[in-house]
Amino acid sequence: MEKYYLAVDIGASSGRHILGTVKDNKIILEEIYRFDNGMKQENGHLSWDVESLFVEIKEGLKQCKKLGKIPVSMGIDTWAVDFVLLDEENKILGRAAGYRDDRTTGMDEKVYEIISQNDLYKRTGIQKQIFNTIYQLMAVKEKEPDLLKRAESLLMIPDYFHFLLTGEKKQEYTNATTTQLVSPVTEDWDYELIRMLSYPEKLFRPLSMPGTKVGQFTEDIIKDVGFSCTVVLPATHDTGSAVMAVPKVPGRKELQEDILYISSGTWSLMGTELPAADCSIKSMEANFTNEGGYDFRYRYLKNIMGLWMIQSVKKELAGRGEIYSFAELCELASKESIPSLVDCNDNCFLAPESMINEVAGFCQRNNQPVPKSAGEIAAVIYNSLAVCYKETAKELQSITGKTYSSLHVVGGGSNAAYLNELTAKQTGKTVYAGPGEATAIGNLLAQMISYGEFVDLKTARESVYQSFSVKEYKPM
Ligand code: LFR
Repeated sequence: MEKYYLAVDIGASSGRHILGTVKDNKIILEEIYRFDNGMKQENGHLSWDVESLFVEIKEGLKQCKKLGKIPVSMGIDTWAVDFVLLDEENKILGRAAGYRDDRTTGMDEKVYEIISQNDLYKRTGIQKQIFNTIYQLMAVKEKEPDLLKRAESLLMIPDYFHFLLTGEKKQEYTNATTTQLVSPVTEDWDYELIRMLSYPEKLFRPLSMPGTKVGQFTEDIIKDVGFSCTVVLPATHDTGSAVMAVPKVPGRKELQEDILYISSGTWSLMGTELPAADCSIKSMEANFTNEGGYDFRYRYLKNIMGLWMIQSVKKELAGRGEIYSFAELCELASKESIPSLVDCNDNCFLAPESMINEVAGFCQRNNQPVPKSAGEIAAVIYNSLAVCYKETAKELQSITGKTYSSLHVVGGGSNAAYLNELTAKQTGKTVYAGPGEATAIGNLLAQMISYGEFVDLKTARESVYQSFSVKEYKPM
């Protein structure tokens, strides 16, 4: 009898249910359900439609039943930093705000009135992103204080879905670190910091590690989806899951700590793994983060605007009746020779009304040729990303004192062949591209290790290499 595990992986633009099994030490995946996602404008604010997302989660579960493939366990991962506040009846207070919403404008200053930016970094090791939970909570405290007063619990988005499935409230560690309220020293909530900020302490309960059993489906869910299942925590932060699935290439001498990765999706998360957080000022100035990972390994990385830029352009073009696939945009871009570059980390690309105009405007402001056609716009974006990867690799080498010879690109963006070629060329490193479904695979690995399918993460990563196609791009 096959033993199935189910990963529900929800990204900013789509979600999927993926069943995984292990056979002869190899992981076999089956995608059984897929749905769209995106932040929606709600009364002038960007929010997530968590109700619809939960309907989709249950639809995918029903699909397991239909196929007769009932998982022994399941777990959900999503993007980070966003949360819901629940009242005493477990109803959402306000809305599930999306991290691209501008409610956090100026909230950094409010936080720094209480704790300086340097001290905050020293305590948490988390890079400044204006959308971090710490700033979002400040926005609630400043603008909707009543909500914070009435809040009985705070659950990050995946924790909330796990609660809806089981009735159990767990706060998962890897995603909790993205709040910028967790200490990399105690690996627990930084209660002193929380008190300084006057955030209600009761919202921050004991943290749970990936692999922890959350509970069984509630009676209502069983009735609805037709079976029961144990919910097991993956690294609920999607990047945490994706980096778990960075394959271990057999025979390669380096330790996993000696390799670079890019988790490539809506964001490009580029970095390495560290056994302990680097909370130095040098690291802060380079804007690197220390996100908590599986087994308390640290993802030392930088957020780069990533394929969000291409996703936005693709959507905008489609709105004008110009329909292209990502592969087509890559292909068109590869034929262009426009030399213009933009700074992918400029905040103007975070939530622009028109990404096309924003890219063009950046080029114009910087006296560079302005891209006009779809191919030119895509070329500027892909080339700029590759240059940004080169610079980030250099910064990392200077901070860690290591020289990295290879670079793993995992996640959906690893399918962008043209970008992989540019990345190999710019960084001068061998690029190993794949697996594309790294996030779902990492989610499954946490469950599989918990059920004894693999003894540890290293063995699981070796199996990832054996199980999925990894394409090599040599620098030219
Ligand atoms: C990627 C990701 C990043 C996080 C950003 C916002 O999907 O989770 O790691 O910085 O989304 O949550």
